[in-house]
Amino acid sequence: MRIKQIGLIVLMLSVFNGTLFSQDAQIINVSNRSTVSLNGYWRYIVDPYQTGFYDYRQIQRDTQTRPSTAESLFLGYKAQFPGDRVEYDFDKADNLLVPRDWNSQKENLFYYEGAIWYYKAFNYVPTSDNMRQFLYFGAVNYEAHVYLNGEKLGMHQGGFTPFNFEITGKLKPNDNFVILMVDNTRKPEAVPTINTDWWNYGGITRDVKIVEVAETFIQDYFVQLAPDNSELIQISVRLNGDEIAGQTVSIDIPEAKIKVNVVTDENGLATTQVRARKLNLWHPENPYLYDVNIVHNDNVLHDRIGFRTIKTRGSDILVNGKSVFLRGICIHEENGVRGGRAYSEEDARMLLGWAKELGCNFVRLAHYPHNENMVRIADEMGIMVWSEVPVYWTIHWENENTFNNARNQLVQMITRDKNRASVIIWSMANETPVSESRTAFLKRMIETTRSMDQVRLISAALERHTKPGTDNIQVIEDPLQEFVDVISFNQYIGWYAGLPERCATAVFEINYDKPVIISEFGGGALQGHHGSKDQMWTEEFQEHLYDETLKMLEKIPQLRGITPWILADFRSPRRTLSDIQDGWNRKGVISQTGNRKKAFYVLREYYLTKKEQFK
Ligand code: GCB
Repeated sequence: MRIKQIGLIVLMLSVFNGTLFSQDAQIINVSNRSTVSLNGYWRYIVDPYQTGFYDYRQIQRDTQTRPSTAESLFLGYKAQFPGDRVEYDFDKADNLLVPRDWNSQKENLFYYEGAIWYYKAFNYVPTSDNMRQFLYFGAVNYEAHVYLNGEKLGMHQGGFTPFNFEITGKLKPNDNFVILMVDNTRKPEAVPTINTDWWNYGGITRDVKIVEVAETFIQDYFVQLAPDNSELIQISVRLNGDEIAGQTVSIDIPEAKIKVNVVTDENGLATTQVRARKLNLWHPENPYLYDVNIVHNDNVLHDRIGFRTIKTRGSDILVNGKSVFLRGICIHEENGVRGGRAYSEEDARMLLGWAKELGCNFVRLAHYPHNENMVRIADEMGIMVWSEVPVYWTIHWENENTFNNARNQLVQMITRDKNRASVIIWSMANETPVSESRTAFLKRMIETTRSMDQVRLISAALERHTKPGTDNIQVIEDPLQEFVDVISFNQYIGWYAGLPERCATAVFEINYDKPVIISEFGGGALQGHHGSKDQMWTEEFQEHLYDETLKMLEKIPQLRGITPWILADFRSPRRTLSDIQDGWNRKGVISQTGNRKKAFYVLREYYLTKKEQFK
């Protein structure tokens, strides 16, 4: 039965991708494939009125049979004769670096929200004959229309997940060009919607690559321990190509002395499970990764995979059968020291290194899927991960397009990261307002998640309220609690609700025998600003708030983890207080320049104690 369900995993992916959006079925583990990087300088043209995309009657130019060469920027057209009017020229345009957001690269794009055209010319020599090529983007925020040599490949919505298009047969040895219109305009029906508490960094923010694969290739696979059995590895593999049926694929884990052959069905899918004895299990204290080779014909796709089980029992979270306390911190994908979206391996190592220094074994990657390098490095460093989609605050619960968009982002996140030992929780949403349509929406998201991944836990950051008629009894009035594995909620008693003293009298009433994670708490402090513990925005106030909050939370019997808000100060246009915020959310325990605040040390102490308690 279980094996059949695993089989469904990969099958569903291609259905979602194929029907809802125009990109091709997602290819995983791109970093271990043969690729040609298209990173580096790209020419760009700012187009706030989208003149290159719509004509003066607002007709989308790329749907016209003869789009104007003078204005259709996606054609990358060059004047052919003196009287040939062309109102743009990429060769004369300025450059932006890819991957990176545009806001932190050019002063005049700092606040820009709108369309920018990207252009990159390149030559291409295939590594060998009979290869297929895909154009892959790690992420583009928010909407991307992609063209190769003047021809539209497709479009993608959602700023934090990968997508790819097949371009086999479309490349020439010389003078290829890729053009993108990237539009980061906030829209009410989008995911996220118009209102967030983070910077809407625009641009091609992650890697761009040409992925080279064999005519029939391993598109996707799942190699993970069964949730209940640390001696059973579940495997599924999906081939893509003309000859996908009856193919032998072998899965080789040399160090574990495992080598199995599977044969694909007519859909190119193969599933099996293998006994594995005495595996060196992945754990934050022992982040052991096995070399795994998946082989089809002569093509070897390599990965490094950790094996661990994750499940709940009552209010316990069990990793490899042992109860853990999640010593966490929330992280935004931003490098404040340099400025802008985090994108590089160094960025990931800096952020996760800070978390390690704090004593963390867990991070909440807020509020959207972070770069793949984050979860891969978390695998290596032994940090468990909560990964989330940007279903944030009040999105359009009744709009089916909004749902499809959210689900598409969820599917792309799970598809990309389902082989990472570090990832233990998929989060469906953050602080969403309870209503029938909201709950129906999130239940469908949960169903999708369970159909794709039966080995991880599901949660969502909910809200707490003071129980009506009481002074300080705190309750979670949310029917979603029934459907998640872990009850998580954000709470700001002492910051948005009263002063830190209020923590002393708070009592949490949680009526489920499930683990509880406090997915956010905190308060703002400007690093270097000192005063009494009663003075807002000082490090002492924040330190005091942390002291009081931790004492309060310790009284929750089901408490199995916390992820305070937040590791480092981050940019937010909502934060306008001069001389204190200046456009930064100051709830970091580290400043954007990398300096630790007093609260950092309070948390570190607490984590030392928790580590001892849960030895
Ligand atoms: C929250 C949100 C988070 C905000 C934070 C704050 O509850 O989930 O995105 O940044 O509060 O600082 O207000």
